[in-house]
Amino acid sequence: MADERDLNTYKGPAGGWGALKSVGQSILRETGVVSGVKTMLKANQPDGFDCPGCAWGDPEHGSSFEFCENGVKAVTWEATSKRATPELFARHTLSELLTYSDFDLENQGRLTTPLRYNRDTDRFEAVSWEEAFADIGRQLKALASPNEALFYTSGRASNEAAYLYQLFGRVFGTNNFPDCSNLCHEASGVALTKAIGVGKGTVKLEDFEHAEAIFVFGQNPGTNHPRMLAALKDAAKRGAKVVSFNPLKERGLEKFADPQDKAQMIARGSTPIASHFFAPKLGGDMAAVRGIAKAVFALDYERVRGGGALDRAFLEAHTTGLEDYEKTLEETSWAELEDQSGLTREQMEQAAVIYVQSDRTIITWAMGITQHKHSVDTIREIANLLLLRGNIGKPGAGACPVRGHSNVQGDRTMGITEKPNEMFLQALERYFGFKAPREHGADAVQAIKMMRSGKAKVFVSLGGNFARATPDTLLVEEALRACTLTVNIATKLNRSHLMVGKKAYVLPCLGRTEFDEQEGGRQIISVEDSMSMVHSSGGINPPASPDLKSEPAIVAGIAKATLGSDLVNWDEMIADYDKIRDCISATIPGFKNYNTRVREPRGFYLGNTAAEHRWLTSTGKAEFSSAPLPEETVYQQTRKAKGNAFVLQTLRSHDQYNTTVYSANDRYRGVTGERLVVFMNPKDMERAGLAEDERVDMETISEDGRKREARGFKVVPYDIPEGCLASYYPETNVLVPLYATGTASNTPTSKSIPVVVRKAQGG
Ligand SMILES: Nc1nc2c(c(=O)[nH]1)N[C@H]1C(S)=C(S)[C@@H](COP(=O)(O)OP(=O)(O)OC[C@H]3O[C@@H](n4cnc5c(=O)[nH]c(N)nc54)[C@H](O)[C@@H]3O)O[C@H]1N2
Ligand SMILES: Nc1nc2c(c(=O)[nH]1)N[C@H]1C(S)=C(S)[C@@H](COP(=O)(O)OP(=O)(O)OC[C@H]3O[C@@H](n4cnc5c(=O)[nH]c(N)nc54)[C@H](O)[C@@H]3O)O[C@H]1N2
Ligand SMILES: [Mo]
Repeated sequence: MADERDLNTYKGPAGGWGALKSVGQSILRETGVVSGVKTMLKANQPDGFDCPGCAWGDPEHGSSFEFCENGVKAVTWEATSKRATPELFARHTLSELLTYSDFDLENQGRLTTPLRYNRDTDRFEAVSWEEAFADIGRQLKALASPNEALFYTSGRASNEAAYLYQLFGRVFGTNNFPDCSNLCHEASGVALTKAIGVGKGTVKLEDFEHAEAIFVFGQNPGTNHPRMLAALKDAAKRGAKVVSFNPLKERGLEKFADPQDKAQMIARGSTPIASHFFAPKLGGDMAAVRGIAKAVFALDYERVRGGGALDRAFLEAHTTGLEDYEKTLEETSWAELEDQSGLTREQMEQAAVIYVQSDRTIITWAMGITQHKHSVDTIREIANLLLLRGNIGKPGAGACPVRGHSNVQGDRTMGITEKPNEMFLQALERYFGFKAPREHGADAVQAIKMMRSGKAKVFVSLGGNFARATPDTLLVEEALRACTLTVNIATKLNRSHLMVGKKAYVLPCLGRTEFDEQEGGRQIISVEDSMSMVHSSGGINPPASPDLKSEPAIVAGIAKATLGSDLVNWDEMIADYDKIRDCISATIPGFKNYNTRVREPRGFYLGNTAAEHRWLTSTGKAEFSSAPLPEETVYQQTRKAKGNAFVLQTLRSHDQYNTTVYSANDRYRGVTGERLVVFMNPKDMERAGLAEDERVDMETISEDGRKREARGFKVVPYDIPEGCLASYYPETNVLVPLYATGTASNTPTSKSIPVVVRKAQGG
């Protein structure tokens, strides 16, 4: 049996020459050198476009060429020279297109013209914008209730598009705004709002320059937020401790060669990033953090007078619930914490010492924390730990949920939520003069249930790939097909577009990299990053086709056809997006003088009340949570189950952007040319009698009697805790049950699926 440390065959650092080689390949494959390089030079520049990759912040100072390997993939994927023209759809029926892989669908290139599905010919056919808008408007108006329509948003939509979209939906009469955030960081918003009164991260990018310790929970920044590695590298170089909590030892947290550091690149050097790697079992983080907190108290008791481990002044002035929390910690045994977290007491104590020795600590997290049943409680536990040492609202410290899509945070700020707050609705009502609906709408999982039961009949999607991003793929496909109307606003063809309702439209839109010419001249849009910085974005390439419309223009077109222009002058807003921003200024706090401030080179900071020690909670203080640990995590359940039962997490490879697959490689994990793989501990393989590269089938241990199966996955021996598996999303979404969602977040538990593994049938 190989030494577990040597299991990963990729030995290079994250970034480095491997990244540059991959960048060259993406540019060549999609765009050609000249236009590709020209496009990349404008990414994340004050006069360019916001990278459509991740939501990591841009540095405020310096004008460094801020892009990364995976940003290049996202940009060239959009700026591709390939086109999916009406001829493609004339040549191929929908039934034929359904046999294409996800990669092949998107690889047809950019959509060029509005399309309508013709059931008689089983083909998508070109249709005029006027006809499409008129028909969609007619069908929306014909619904028995506005709540029969669902308006999904993926987090790439700009603030301007998102604002118009929610305004349209609310004037129409519904709060049915499911969005990708429901599948992503929902738990972060819910937990932080309860704990500190604001559902967003409290740090700015500069804070990373002052932190003495950075704890990274359940996140793979080398792949998903590569620009974050620059901040981590600088911190590690300064001597700050970077500590990873992750069942996998992700390469980006081990060592990083910054492609923008010439000396390092020439010397083929790299910077070690994390000083410590702790590998909890899947879903074990709440116990791990509770264990660290318990150890922090112990350290405090040891040094009773002065310089204790707790920030007593902060706790006294700003928090409530500390006593209960302390009692909960006392009552929780180390045995329980060890069993559930998968870490030893010594490891939790070691992390506590690092935490106590640091006067300024940032905790970051992503999907490894948010996609479990008890994610909200886990994030509250993270907030507890931060509060113990006053690590919120001081420079170099704070909570940092690292968001996914480049504008997912901005979309929420603009009102894309199924649970709008009263103040916001009143502001809309005052400004536009209508009665906004109060009844909460459907989130992503509820939307699926509504389509299945016939309660929802129209599905409109502003970007994204709903059919592949959501759980229980087969059920969702059925649900979409049961609609009377499906409308997808998109840049490229994907599987969701093929799940047609009785009537179906695919409406092609401009991407971030393209300029947007309207009556009032060339327009800019704006976005908000994970650090609450709002800034402008303007494309530089000509549109992929003359027949494209911008997202705001498409939303306005549908809105006008549905509602007319009495309340809102949709045309005027599209002629000049400053008009949309004027409405935002008037109705959303923090956006005064939006049009002026958005034009400042790096935009503006929205502010964060918790970072100012203003606590908008019910008690007016930051609140500790003493929630009990989960009775059992899925890992603990599967450990007891008979047969080869495991807990499976579904994650991203290095060469994909969510449901968009760029290639079948996963460089840092040593996988080439294959996506149907399952990473497994060699001891588990031995026990299950499985050899390297052997094919297996996985079946969910379902609670509802439904069979959920994914077949033909190749076993890859990997340094992963025993009892835990990892495999790529979206192929594994067939295994995620619709009923398995997080408490109070309703996010599918994509990081803890109980499965049984067996040798593949017939091979
Ligand atoms: N290139 C690229 N960039 C992206 C994306 C992309 O697909 N490609 N997606 C964007 C989006 S929408 C998002 S939300 C982010 C996603 O960014 P990530 O959250 O980094 O994405 P995942 O690949 O899901 O990785 C989850 C990580 O959490 C770890 N993990 C899983 N379960 C647990 C657990 O129980 N405990 C702990 N401690 N760790 C665990 C996994 O091992 C893995 O390292 O990235 C964004 N940026
Ligand atoms: N099992 C499992 N499931 C998951 C996850 C997981 O970790 N495991 N992660 C979840 C997470 S974190 C998220 S955020 C969701 C993602 O869910 P979505 O946001 O719905 O999915 P994406 O794959 O990002 O959407 C890709 C599509 O968006 C369209 N698109 C790209 N750019 C643009 C644009 O500029 N405008 C418009 N209108 N369309 C555009 C293209 O047609 C492309 O095919 O998936 C979730 N699902
Ligand atoms: Mo996400």
